[in-house]
Amino acid sequence: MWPVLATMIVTIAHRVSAHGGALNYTVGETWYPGYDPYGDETTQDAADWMPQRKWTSNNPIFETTNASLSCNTPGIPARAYIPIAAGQTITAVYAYWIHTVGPMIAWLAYCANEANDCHTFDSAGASWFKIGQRGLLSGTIESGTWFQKAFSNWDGRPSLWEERIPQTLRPGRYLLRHEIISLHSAHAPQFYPECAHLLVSGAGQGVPGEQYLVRIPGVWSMDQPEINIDIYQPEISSRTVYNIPGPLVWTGE
Ligand SMILES: *[C@@H]1O[C@H](CO)[C@@H](O)[C@H](O)[C@H]1NC(C)=O
Ligand SMILES: *[C@@H]1O[C@H](CO)[C@@H](O)[C@H](O)[C@H]1NC(C)=O
Ligand SMILES: [Cu+2]
Repeated sequence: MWPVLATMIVTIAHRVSAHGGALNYTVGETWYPGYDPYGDETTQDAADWMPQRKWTSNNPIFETTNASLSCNTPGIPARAYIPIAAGQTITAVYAYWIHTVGPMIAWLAYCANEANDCHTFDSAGASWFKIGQRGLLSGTIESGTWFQKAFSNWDGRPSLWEERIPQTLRPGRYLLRHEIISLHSAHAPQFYPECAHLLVSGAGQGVPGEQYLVRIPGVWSMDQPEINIDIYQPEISSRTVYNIPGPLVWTGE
């Protein structure tokens, strides 16, 4: 009894102290469970219903050049897809989120192999574009309200992050990447990415132009003052504007 209880307490403490990630998704009323990084790997790896790429720890990635920055570690492709129509909203569901400072960005990448098959697509070759981003909503960089703080309920209820698939997007299979960047440690940004597979339907023909497309890793670097930042430095902490780096969001227009 005691060893079991002790193990449970350690597990819970580990989960709470060890950050987080996108655990599930919803589209309309439909619920799509993602990969539980602390769940049974054998079952989840073989699961036909799994739409999220495998991740095995909710710890952050610290290096802007880390290959895991695209779809976390190990980022092994999932077997299933979340069906969604262009113009619909997808919600990423997090367990309550404990960090408060830094931007959040939702990205898409077309699974650009011959079969347009995300299951055999290497995210290292992906051309990512932003479909939505959330930053500082009010107040100052150090103590203002970021979406990262506002979307968390702080009472154990899951935190919800909604983004819309651009209405004009060309249909097909895409990677969807949710990224939280936490900036509470000076000059030590933390990246929390998770990827899911999407099957987008619709009649659109929209494709983002080259100026919207980036590689991941590649888009972030320690040469960017918004990434390599000390939010406690007086001249920075009091600023009321934070420009989210990277390309512009592709709205499909
Ligand atoms: C990339 O990040 C993962 C997860 O944090 C870590 O385990 C791994 O050592 C990192 N790789 C490199 C090359 O830094
Ligand atoms: C995610 O889905 C799993 C499986 O349905 C569930 O056990 C878990 O509570 C969900 N987590 C969140 C944060 O919604
Ligand atoms: Cu954390």
